[in-house]
Amino acid sequence: QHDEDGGPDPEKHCGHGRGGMGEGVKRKEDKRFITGRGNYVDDIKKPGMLHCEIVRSPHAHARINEIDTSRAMEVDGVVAVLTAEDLAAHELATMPTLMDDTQDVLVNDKVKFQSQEVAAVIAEDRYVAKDGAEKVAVDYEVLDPVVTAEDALEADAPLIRDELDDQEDNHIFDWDVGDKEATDKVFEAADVTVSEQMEYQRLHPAPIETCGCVTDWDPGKDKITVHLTSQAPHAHRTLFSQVSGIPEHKVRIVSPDIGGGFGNKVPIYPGYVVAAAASVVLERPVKWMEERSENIQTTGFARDYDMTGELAATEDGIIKGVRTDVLANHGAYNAVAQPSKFPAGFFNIFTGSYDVEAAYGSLTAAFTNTAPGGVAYRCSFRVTEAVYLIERMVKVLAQELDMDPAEIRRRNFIQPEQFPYESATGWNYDSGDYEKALDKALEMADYDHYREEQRRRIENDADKLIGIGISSFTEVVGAGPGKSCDIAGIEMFDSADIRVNPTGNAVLRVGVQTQGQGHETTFAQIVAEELGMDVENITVEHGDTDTDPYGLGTYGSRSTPVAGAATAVAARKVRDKAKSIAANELEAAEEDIEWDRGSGEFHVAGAPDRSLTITEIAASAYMNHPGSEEPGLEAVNYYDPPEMTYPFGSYIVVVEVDRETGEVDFERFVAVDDCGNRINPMVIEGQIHGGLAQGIGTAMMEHVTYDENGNCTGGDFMNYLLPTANEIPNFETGYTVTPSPHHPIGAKGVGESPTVGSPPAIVNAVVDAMAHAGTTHVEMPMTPDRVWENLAEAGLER
Ligand code: MCN
Ligand code: CUM
Repeated sequence: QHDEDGGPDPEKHCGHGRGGMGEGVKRKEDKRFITGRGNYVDDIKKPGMLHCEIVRSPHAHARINEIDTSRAMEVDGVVAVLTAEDLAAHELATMPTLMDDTQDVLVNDKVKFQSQEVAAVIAEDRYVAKDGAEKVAVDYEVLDPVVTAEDALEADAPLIRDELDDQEDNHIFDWDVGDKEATDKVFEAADVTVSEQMEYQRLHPAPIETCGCVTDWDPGKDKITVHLTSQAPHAHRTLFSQVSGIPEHKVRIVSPDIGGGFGNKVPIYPGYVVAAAASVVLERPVKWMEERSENIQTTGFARDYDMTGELAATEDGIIKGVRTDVLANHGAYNAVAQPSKFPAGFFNIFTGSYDVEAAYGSLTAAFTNTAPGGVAYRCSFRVTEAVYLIERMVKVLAQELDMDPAEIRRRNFIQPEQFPYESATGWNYDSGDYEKALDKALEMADYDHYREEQRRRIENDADKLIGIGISSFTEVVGAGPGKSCDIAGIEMFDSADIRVNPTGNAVLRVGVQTQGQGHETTFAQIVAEELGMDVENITVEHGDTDTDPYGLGTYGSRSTPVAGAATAVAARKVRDKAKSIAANELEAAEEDIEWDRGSGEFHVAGAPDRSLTITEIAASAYMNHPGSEEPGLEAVNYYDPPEMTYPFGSYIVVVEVDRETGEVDFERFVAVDDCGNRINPMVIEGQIHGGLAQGIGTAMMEHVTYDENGNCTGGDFMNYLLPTANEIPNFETGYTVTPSPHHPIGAKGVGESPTVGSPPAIVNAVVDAMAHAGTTHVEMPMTPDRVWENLAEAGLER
C-alpha cells in the first residue's frame, strides 16, 4: 500500500503550497461556524413538526404499578402520550444495546436508574410537551437501589435485572487477559513489588450540543429520514433498520453539523426510537432534543473503574511484571460502546510503553442502579484507564525505589528497534520512539530546574510545594482490522469515494463523520497531497447515508487511521487512471508517465516539459476520453486496516500545591505528541489543546456522583464541573514524527491522545509535591478539599 516515492513526508514536502500534507490550512468549516451558519439538529425545522418530551423516573429503582396519561392528553396541543404498551404494539418496547443487552425504550415494568425513560409526550410545541409531561401520573413502588459495583456484588444485594431468566445476581461478566502463572512467578521472584488502589471516577463526555433527532416518516415513499446527533450514521442506519423493521434502503440518517461528540453520540438512545415511532404512527416529523441534565444523567457515561495495580521490578527499576484487577460499574444495562469482542475495551494494553516480561489482568463487571454506558469520552475504548493505571504505577514504583520517574521510564521503554513489538497481552505495536519524545519534553519543561526548585521549597518549608508529573503514554487507535473489531457485528473498515469533476475540482465522500475535528479540511488535504490539486478545490462530504459510502463512523480516533487511509488509496486509484489518460494525451506509454509530487504534474519520463496537470486530465476524462478508457475520473476504496496505529507522547506537568488551601496551580504544561506523519499541524494543535483541557477536567473537577438512594447528584453543570478558560494554563506543545509503517500516508490518530495521556501526568505531579512526606496516591478529581485532606494526612497542611 506504500506509494512508489515512499508517500508524503511533511518534513520534506511540506504541502507544496497547495494545502497538502503538513500545511496548517485554516479550517474550511469555520467560515460557517463563526458566521452563525452552522446547521445542527436543533436548527432543523420541518413543516408540521411535533415535539417530544420524555417523562423520567425520579427513582433509581422502582416498580411501576400504573401510568395514567389521561390528564396529559387533556392538555391543549398534546397529540399523543406513549408508554411501553404503545411501543409494544409496534414491537419497539425494547432495543438492543451495542453490547447485545436489551434495554427498555420506555420502562415496561421496573425502573432501573434515576431519570430512566417512562413515557413520552408528543405535542405541537416543546412547552406544551413539557406541560403534558408534568401531567403524566405514574404510580411507583420504590425498591432498594444499589449504586456501586462493590455493593451490587454483595450476596444480599437487590437483583436489578430480574426480567432476565439467567440472571441471578448483578454480575455481568468476568474477563481476564495475559498469563497468570507466568506473571505470578515474576512477582514471586521480584526484588520489589508495589501496589496501589485507584479509582477512575465516572465521567460524562458532556458535549456542548446534547443528543437529539428529527425523525420524518414519509408515507408516500415508505421512507424515514432521521437527522441525528450521530458519530456513526451508517452503523446507526443498520441498527435503526434492524430495530424498526424498516428496510435499510428506506432509512436515511443524516448527521448534520455536530456540536461535539466525544463518544457521547456513538450509542443509540431511547429518545431516538420514541421519536421515530411517533413519526411513523402520527405521520408527522417529530423532534426530540435533550436538556443538559437529561444528557448527563442518562446518556453514555465514561470510566467508573475501580482498579488495583501492581508492579514487580528489580532493584534498579527494571519492570518485570504488571498485574491489575478491576471492578467495573456498567450501570443498569450493558450498553458499552466498543468493539464487540473486547469485553473491557482496549484496557488490556495496560503494559503501556514498557517492555515487560509478563502481565495479567482480570476484571469483573456489575449492573447497578445507575445510567448505562461506559467507554465514551475521548477514551480510545478504555485506553484512558489503562494509561492511568500504568503511568500511576510507574510513579509509585519510582517513589518506592527512590528513583527519578524520568529515569525509570527510560530504563523500561520498548526500544525503537523492537518494533513491530508484541506486548505481553498480545498487542502488536507498529512503531515508536518513546525516549525521543520524553527527552524532548524534559528539555522543553526545564525538568532539572524544577527538581531543584522542588528541593529548595522543601528545605525552606515553603507554603507552596512544587510537584512534577510525567506520563509517557502509548495509545492504540484506528480500529479495525475488521476481523478482530466490529460494532454490533459490522466490521470496522472505512471508506472514501472521490469524484473529480470535468473542471478539475473534486468531491470526496467519506464514511466517517466530523464532530469538530476538522475533517472537511484535513481529508481534503490528503486528496490535495495525493492528486496535486489545490485544497480549495476539494469539497468533503459526510454524514448522509443516502450519498456517502458505508463507514463505521468517527470514534476511537479512527478517522485518520482508517478513512484517511481509504482516502489516500482512493486518490491513488484516481492518480493511476489519470496516468493512463495522460499517456494517451501525451502519446507515450503508460509506464513512461511519471507523477511529480512536488509540482503535482504528470509528465513523460525524461521530458518534463511534456506534462499535464490534474485539471487538464480531468477535462480529458470527460471531454476527450480515450476509447480504451471508461469516461469519468473517480474511485472508491473500502479500507480494512492491517493493524491499528500506536500514537504516543510524553507529557510533563509542573504544579504548585498550596499547603493552606489545597489548591493546585499549573506552573507548566508540556505535551510532546507523536501521531506519525502530520496532516494539519494546526488542527492537531487544536485537538491537543482541547484534549488536555478535558484531561484537566478529569483530573481536577469532573465526576458524576450518586447518593445512596441512587439520586444523581452530579447531573448538571452546577455539580458536574467542566474546566473553562479560567482553569486552563498555557499549554506548550511539541512533537516528534515516527510514521506508521503500515498506513498509506504514515499517519496515526491523535484525537484522544491528550485526554488519554494527561490525567496521570497531573495526578503524578500532585502526588510528587507530597511524595517526600510519604503520599503515594491522590484520587481524582483532585478538588482543593481532597488535596487538603491528603496534605493533612501527610502532615503537610498549613
Ligand atoms: N490529524 C492530522 N494528522 C494526523 C492525525 C490526525 O492532521 N496524523 C487530524 C485529522 O485529520 C482530524 C483530527 O486531527 O482532522 C483528528 O483526527 P483523528 O485522530 O483521526 O480522530 P478522529 O477524527 O477520528 O476524531 C475522533 C476523536 C475522538 S474518538 C473523540 S472522542 C474526540 C476527538 O476526536 N471528539 C471530539 N476530538 C474531538 N474534537 C472535537 N472538536 N469534537 C469532538 O467531539
Ligand atoms: Cu471513547 S470517545 Mo471517542 O472514541 O468517540
